[in-house]
Amino acid sequence: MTGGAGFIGSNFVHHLIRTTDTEVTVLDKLTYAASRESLADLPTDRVDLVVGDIVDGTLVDKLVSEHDAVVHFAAESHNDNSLTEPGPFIQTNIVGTFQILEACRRHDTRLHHISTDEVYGDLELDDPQRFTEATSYNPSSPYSAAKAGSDHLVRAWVRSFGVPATISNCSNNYGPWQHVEKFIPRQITNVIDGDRPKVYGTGANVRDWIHAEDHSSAVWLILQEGRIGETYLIGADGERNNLEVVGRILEHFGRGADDFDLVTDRAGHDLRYAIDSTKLRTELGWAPTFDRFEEGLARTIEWYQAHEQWWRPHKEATEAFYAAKGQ
Ligand code: NAD
Ligand code: TDX
Repeated sequence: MTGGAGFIGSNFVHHLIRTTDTEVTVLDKLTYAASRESLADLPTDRVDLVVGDIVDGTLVDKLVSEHDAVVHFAAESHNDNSLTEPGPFIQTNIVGTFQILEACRRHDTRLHHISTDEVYGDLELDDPQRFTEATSYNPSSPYSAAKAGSDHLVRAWVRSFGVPATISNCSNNYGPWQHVEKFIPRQITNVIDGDRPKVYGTGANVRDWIHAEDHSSAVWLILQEGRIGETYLIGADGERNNLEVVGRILEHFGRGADDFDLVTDRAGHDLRYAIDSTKLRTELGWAPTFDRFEEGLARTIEWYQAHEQWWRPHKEATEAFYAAKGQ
């Protein structure tokens, strides 16, 4: 797999080790977003970390030739970074995916490509429709456009070259090992530090939250039982606006409901994402275990309280990045 030292990838490795007897090789460049510690304490006879770049076609070819299947998580993942420096998003998300596809083509290797609901653009707050596998692509940011490009490459390699691939597009993940640049960990750690949460714009933007553990179980199921060439949307009916999420975090810590700041909005900020995961649920029988977002959020807050040594080294630089943009 690629990107296994990042947030969702490391949750997936833990899920595999706990629930299967699979052996896994993680190919990861160990960018600022990665953490070796997220993979610590796992059995070394089952988890192997190779530090390298998915853009390196020679390395990718060698590793793919030695494995039964590839699950491709590696990406530049943060929208705010893509608005200040889009170049790495093109390289990793598009060129890197191209290298993975070429290697899978040469070795006829099963591939599962991890993508996002952001490829569909955004919805109005009162739109009764949610995203489905049939929704047209309409990405807004350099990040989501690069992910959309990677999805298109995968479909082309399936159709033109017969690469045995599936795709999943998942909604916003939360849970342990998420970098403090992202919304939920940033606000939890701000409150732990006695600072105020920072909400972009009016806070009315809606995200459809799913626990990373539930994303992992869906990916493993699709890898085992998904139909080649198909796309599956993954979501847990977790729509909340950003004010609701910050309100829950403040409440958990006994802080006042108004104890947050509204700050400069994100350029091109998507208003609402919402996933209809009927296909995954009916065709493959998947269901989330964290079916109440507030319960999963409480467990996540407790994880950040207990793992300050994991996130503390990244907090100061992350806040300096935001402060320079008035966020
Ligand atoms: P992350 O930023 O936490 O982790 C990304 C990992 O990829 C890091 O370990 C990083 O070192 C690695 N990586 C980056 N560039 C690389 C390269 N060129 N070669 C090798 N490794 C490289 O990201 P995440 O939030 O865990 O997201 C993982 C995947 O899930 C991405 O494909 C993302 O688009 C997708 N996704 C994320 C979410 C979400 O809410 N975070 C939702 C849906 C889909
Ligand atoms: O400090 C903040 N304040 C704030 O209001 C931050 C960091 C974010 N926000 C808002 C922006 C979004 O409306 O919170 C919402 C969530 O923001 P992010 O955590 O940056 O996630 P988002 O941009 O929605 O993208 C995430 O979900 C889809 C992941 O980062 C992507 O990788 C994934 O594809």
